Amino acid sequence: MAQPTVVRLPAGTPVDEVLEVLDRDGGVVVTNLISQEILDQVARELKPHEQPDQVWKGNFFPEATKRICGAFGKSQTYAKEIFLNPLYQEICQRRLTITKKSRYGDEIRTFVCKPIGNTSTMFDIGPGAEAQQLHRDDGVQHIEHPTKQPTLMNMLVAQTRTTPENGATVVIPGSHKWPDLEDSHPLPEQAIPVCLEPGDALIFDGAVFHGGGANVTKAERRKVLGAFMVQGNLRSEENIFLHFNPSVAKEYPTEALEAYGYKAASSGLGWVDYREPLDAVLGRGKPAPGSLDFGNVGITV
Ligand SMILES: O=C(O)CCC(=O)C(=O)O
Ligand SMILES: [Fe+2]
Repeated sequence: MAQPTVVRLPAGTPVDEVLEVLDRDGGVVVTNLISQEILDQVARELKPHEQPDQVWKGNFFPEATKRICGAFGKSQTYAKEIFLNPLYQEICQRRLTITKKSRYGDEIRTFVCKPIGNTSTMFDIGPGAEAQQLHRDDGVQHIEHPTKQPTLMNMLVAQTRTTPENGATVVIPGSHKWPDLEDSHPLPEQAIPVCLEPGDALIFDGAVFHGGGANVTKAERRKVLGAFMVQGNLRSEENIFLHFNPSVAKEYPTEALEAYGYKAASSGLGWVDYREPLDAVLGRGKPAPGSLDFGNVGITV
């Protein structure tokens, strides 16, 4: 049987063709999606936010890896040209939008819910980093598998070349259709490194098993720009963090903040800068410099 691969399609391929591959395999590469000029501009805008080299203390990211979280708010070029890339947004609108009929007295109304941003992170894998554990990003949202439609849609745009040696993202094609837990144990030998040239994009369903690869080079850093969207119903009804922002919240007791949403779930859901929000924005709890003490995340049961 032919070795599974991640299909590569050139930018400009009709969206229906891209979706056909994405639905079937759970992931697809679109080559030459973003120009070098845009990559350079994003790099300039993100540069002031680079983390110093440090030892990562949590258990989700291997040591020698670094990130810039909240790239959407740190680089307007990233927001406009990467996150809002027309092909990526069209895919998200078509696969993540929820249309649902709902009884409203005598009427039946049709409600339409568009996807929203999930995260925006630049992932930097340095020399000596081990491979990340294979995982499903939608595990953070406690999604059951197989799903009827994707819950998350992810895009990783190569800022540098990505190779099997420098930590190219690995994916298991078809694994978005696997059921949960014991029937779907992802094995490293099933995972395929996705080699990208700068500006190429890997677009994948958040149910696909994947992970950052190991970087066995001496001096190459591997950087990808992540744009992630989620079904729009996965949020509170009231936009609580706008009316109850950190400047107001700091006057409240910790228990009230935890109950209202200022605490991440053990899966990590609700983090800010990969940190517990109470630590990151209010300076409460134990300090975890530069990173979330994701010690709780993905507790093994
Ligand atoms: O760095 C990568 O290639 C992937 C990172 C990733 O999958 C994650 O952090 O969820
Ligand atoms: Fe991931």
